[in-house]
Amino acid sequence: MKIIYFLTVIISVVPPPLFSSTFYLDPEEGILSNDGSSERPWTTVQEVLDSNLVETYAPFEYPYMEGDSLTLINEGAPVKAGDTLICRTGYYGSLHISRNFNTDYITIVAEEGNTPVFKNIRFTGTRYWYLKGLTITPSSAPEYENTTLISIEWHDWSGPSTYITVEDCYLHSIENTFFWSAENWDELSCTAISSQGKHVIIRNNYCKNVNFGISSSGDSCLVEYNTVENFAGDGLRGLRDYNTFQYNIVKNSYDVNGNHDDGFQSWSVGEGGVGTDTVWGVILRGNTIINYEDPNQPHRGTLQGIGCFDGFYADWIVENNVVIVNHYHGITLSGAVNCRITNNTVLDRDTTDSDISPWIRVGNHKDGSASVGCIVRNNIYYRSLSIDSPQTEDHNLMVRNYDSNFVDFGQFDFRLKEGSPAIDAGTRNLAPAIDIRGTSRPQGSLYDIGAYEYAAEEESNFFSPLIIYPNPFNTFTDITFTLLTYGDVHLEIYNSSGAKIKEYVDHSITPRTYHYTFHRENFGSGVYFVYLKVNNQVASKKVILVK
Ligand SMILES: [Ca+2]
Ligand SMILES: [Ca+2]
Ligand SMILES: [Ca+2]
Ligand SMILES: [Ca+2]
Repeated sequence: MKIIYFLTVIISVVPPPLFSSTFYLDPEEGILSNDGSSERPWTTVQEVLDSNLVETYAPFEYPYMEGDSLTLINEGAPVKAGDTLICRTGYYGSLHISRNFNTDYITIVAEEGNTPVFKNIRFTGTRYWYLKGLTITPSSAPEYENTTLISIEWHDWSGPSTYITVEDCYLHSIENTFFWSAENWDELSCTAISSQGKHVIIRNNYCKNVNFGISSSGDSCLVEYNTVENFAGDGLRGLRDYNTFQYNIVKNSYDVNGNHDDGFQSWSVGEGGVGTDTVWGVILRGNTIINYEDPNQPHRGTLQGIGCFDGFYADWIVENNVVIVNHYHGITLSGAVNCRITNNTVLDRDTTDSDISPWIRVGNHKDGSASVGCIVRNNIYYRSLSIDSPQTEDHNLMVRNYDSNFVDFGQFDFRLKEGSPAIDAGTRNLAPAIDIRGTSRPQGSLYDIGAYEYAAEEESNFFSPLIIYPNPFNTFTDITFTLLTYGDVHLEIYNSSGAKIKEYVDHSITPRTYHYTFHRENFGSGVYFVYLKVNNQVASKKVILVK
């Protein structure tokens, strides 16, 4: 199936400087001695870098440490800070960006409708690079290799990597693992994104059939709106301070080796080893973690939800997450100080073995020190609240009957159903201002318990009405809707003779507001029809292009 990542997330990118330039790359038709124009494109990103076509800064001496002085290299080269390299369809091989410190982002982006494929991308000693819309997989390489698909390194010789953004990329080991044995999975699955960088943004990427999903072991990073689907290791890892993981989907764990799989995992590392320091200020917000979608999934694993066993963890916020696992650890913090666990929904994936079911737990540190000052509030939980030492704990609700509480548990629609005792039973005190799908709290007069705030007028629609603005339009128009639950989105545009001219497909994305942009391209003036299908609900709307 053709998957087009064309999603413009609500948080838009800072516009490039006024005089920025655009260059084109085409590994099949390009020539390095060209000028990089649309008509005369260059070859691959690596060859452009290696041919000194990028003006940038490099370390003056090595090893390069953060803050050491830099020197301008390739002065007068055509590509400068703020510029964009547009990549056309083709195979780009491995890309290693090293010792390139820009003063503003240089963007490497897929041309619309094109699929540039990289084997892997590695950053060592870099600043201000932006990857957008790329496909990263070794499955197109002449020889398959298990590799980290994107590696952002804090390198002890070339220097640190900071201000790297990876957005709208498609990362996978292979497209289809149907024929993979457990041994194949163990040997061949690639880790998707491993980052040691600071100020790294990892947004709206689709990581499929991977070993570990997305790991951040640098400070002050943002990991949001990503999907990690089918993974052998841990879905997400956050090992350093002030990282935010929000609105990600992690689903389908594979049991193919000795790893204990976690939807999200963290631990501290101090001078005495694991568990002897503190991880500060992590935010886990609005993530959906699902042990497995298909009960017949091959190599089905047992997933721990949010598993944090080696604190301390201080000043964490864990809110609006949905955790559906068949394990004891739904949300567990062992060694927590001033952490807040509010408005999460934690449920047992398989209630036929109800003895194996998830709790919310704030436990002592493994060294026996007590957790202090934590708040556990407004949560739905299946098994128990398990608190080792006195913490603040109120307005939580045990839920065992899914049919009477959720719209459709079987379809992963965890919205509250009319009549659920969770509705209006929470407290406003520290409740998040919005729920997992962006609906403001409270709906009705009172706050609900769990990740979803019940909205009576929604009934069981999967999405809100389509808004197309402007309409009529001349250059482009914005198609907006709010996905009200977890779902597969198909957006199609037809011309007046019924031919499909555009298709956007996003699988199993998280509830929130989405914007798609319809550009006029070479289409003629006239009437077009926009169809939106989510799960089995369809809506359509007319849009007029006037040239
Ligand atoms: Ca596993
Ligand atoms: Ca783990
Ligand atoms: Ca169970
Ligand atoms: Ca309410």
